[in-house]
Amino acid sequence: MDTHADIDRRQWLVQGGSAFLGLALLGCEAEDVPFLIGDQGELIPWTDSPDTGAMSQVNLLDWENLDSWITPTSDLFRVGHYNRPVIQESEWNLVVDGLVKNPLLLTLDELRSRPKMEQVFTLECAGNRGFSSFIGAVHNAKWIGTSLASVLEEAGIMDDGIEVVFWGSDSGQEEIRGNNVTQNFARSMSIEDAMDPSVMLCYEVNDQPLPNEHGFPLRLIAPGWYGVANVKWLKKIELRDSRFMGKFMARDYVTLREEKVGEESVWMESSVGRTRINSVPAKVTFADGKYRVHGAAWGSVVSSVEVSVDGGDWRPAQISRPQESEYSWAFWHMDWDGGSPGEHTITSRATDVDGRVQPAPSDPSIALKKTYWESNGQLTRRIVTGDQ
Ligand SMILES: Nc1nc2c(c(=O)[nH]1)N[C@H]1C(S)=C(S)[C@@H](COP(=O)(O)O)O[C@H]1N2
Ligand SMILES: [Mo]
Repeated sequence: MDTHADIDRRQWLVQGGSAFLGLALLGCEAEDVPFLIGDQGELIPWTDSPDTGAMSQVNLLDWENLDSWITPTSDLFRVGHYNRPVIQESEWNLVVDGLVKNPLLLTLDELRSRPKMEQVFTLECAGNRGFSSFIGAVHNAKWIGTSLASVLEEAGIMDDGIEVVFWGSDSGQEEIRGNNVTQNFARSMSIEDAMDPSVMLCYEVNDQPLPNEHGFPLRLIAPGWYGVANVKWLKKIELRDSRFMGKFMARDYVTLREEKVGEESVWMESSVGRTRINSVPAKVTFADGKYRVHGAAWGSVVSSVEVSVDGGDWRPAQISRPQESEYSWAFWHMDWDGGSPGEHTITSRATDVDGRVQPAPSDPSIALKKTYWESNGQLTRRIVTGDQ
């Protein structure tokens, strides 16, 4: 059965986004409100900014300096769990094998000559927002490549294939029940998920070849999935007849959550997968005697965003830049008089078209979660007003 989101997605893919944009624009101002700090006045810094010094390698997004809906390539955060392979295009092929009728060996030129597709996708590390110094592991970039489904169709999946494994070229030492092995980064998907028309084999980001740290020459882009599913430095796609239980499916990036069933506690372990509705207040600016809270929302089809100041009533924010599809982020803003001079808290929450509300930190889905993955709870930031 088609879900609401499936239908939106297909319409969007067929109509190049116009149907979606129409939907997302309902309830928004017709005028695009500029999101540039120069036009918005003075930046009022957060007073709770975490020390991200130890994270400099990751190049986290700096919310207070957010001024572009598309994240420039040099500002993309980067996460790599193993080494960062440097691959020469001339020495590289994509292998498609395992339970397929026609194993493939594709060069980058062959992939580039296939029908091109592009999508703007907000890619967020599943660990983002899991601890206080890690709130900028998210970017919104334009990804360019070709359809995974058409490559899989050409390879011809055999009847006993159930799992598509995506192997990266990077590897590291893993200890598994006393065995020390060298293992490549890998993630997998069911055939149904892998055949989704949005999933792509990507060779460009923001109209330039993939930088090495983002997966040159080829990466998987799985819109709607957390970052870990978007395998970089892709070297092989393998069809298998059993579920894949590699580290990044089944040992790491596993959410442990307590679920109460009557009197009993059930400890649920699940593999990090699709994204959830999310939003953050990005920055506050001051101009013409008023404060403006700016933010972003993503992870699902955003239908509204609200802001609470000092834990008070939720007030609607306006969408300044709608989503281009369910996979990109939206920008929003809310004007505010600054309240009484002094410190204030600012919290945002987004709601998606299916009525899912971004949970409060006290919601059982967040509060009973023991691991830090998939932390889409409402974010509260602090600010001091009255000094302007
Ligand atoms: N081959 C490979 N792909 C990978 C990873 C990795 O360690 N190796 N890390 C994943 C994780 S956890 C994230 S959050 C994203 C980050 O993508 P980026 O570095 O392009 O921002 O890449 C994913 N793809
Ligand atoms: Mo990640």
